Amino acid sequence: MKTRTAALIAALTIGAPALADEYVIELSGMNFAYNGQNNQNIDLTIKPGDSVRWVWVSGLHNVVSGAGGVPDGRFTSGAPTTPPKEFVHTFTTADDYPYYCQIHGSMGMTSTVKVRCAGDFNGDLSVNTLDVLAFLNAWSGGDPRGDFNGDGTINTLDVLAFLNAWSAGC
Ligand SMILES: [Cu+2]
Repeated sequence: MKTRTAALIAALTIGAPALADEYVIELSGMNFAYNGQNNQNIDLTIKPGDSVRWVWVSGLHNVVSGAGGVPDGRFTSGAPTTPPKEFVHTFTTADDYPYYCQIHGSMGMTSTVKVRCAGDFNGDLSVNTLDVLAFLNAWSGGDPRGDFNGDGTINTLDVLAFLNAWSAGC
């Protein structure tokens, strides 16, 4: 019994550190483009520590954080420019990060990067018991998101992986 408890505690506390990822968004025409999606249709949720690399493909553009054409000062690529140009920003804090192009923002060239911690299963920017309920619902319902550790199988290892991420907080 004691050994089993120790093993469980070890499983809960030994978590592989999350590796940082980089996501590439292209600027072309009057679009921010990612994974076949454009502008406000881009569905991109990343984790703290991940980066986004904006790559100019065609046209005169820039990347400015903010909404409604009002910069919020969180990041900027500088003045509008044509290719070749790249701009990388690393996101360290969970939040929504809207951004726009100063030339084409009023014509719809705007988007948002969502940054969420792994334990924030329902994505509401808070890690609390609602996330446990949401995860267990997905897990018991066979929702693909129940495969929390991404090994292709929904089993108790996913519960341990989720609780590990959840207890790490945000
Ligand atoms: Cu533009």
